[in-house]
Amino acid sequence: NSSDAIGDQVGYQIIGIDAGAGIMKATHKAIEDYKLTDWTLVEGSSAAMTATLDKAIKNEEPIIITGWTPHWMFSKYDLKYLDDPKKSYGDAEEIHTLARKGLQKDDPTAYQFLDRFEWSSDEMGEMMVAIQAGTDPAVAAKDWAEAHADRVDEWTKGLKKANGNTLTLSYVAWDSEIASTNLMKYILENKLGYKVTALQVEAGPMFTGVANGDADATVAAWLPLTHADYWEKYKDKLDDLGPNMTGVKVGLVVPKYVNVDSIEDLQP
Ligand code: PBE
Repeated sequence: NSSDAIGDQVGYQIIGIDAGAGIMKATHKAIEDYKLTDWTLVEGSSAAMTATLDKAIKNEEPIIITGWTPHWMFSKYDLKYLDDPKKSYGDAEEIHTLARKGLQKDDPTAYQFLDRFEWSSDEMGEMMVAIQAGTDPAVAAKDWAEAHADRVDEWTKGLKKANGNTLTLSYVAWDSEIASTNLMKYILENKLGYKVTALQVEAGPMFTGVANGDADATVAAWLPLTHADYWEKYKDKLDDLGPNMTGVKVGLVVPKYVNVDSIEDLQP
């Protein structure tokens, strides 16, 4: 049957990313939900996963990865999500902006700017593709802000400029979050007069940092499902500023040439 075929072809391996990512927890759940007892989820990083994907596609070999949208890989390759009838990966996901309790009072300008920030997956996609093509993330942020001055104006209009105030944003080196965090840093520094530290950490510390005040905010919280456990643990110490993007998605992804359509097809 097809699962033997695909399982044998990929060594019963799903190529994952960093252990703290929500998509890894969701994938362990999918392995249980669909009784994929023979399968292993391989830990690595966002960068290692896309390198492995690139190699497989160049060799026209089958591969199964943990994937998400927005991501440049969907522009570069012909990929498809595997159907998830048991909804192990949830449904409608959003990316939220979270601030430390107290930021609103301490720094109303930064808080309001972060609260206003909301963009589309196409807008983020433009920036991600540029970074993937080799543009430094800080330069990609500047280019994006200049090409979309109207959007930047909407987010910054009427805000009182800071005078070199410092602000720390925590994030994880996921391609989507590298884009959003660099854009926030660029606008805060160049339009609003801040000095911003983009603090790259693992997923757990991204949340604990904001909860304990080591960071002021993050624009990288995927809710309601992907980061549900972190949110539950720290929600009393966090201020949810709502979504900065809606209609995002996580799941298992394969090149279109792989002859599997549903996670159910991986069952023994
Ligand atoms: N991601 C990208 C993250 C959130 C952003 C889907 C890889 C995760 O799984 O935690």
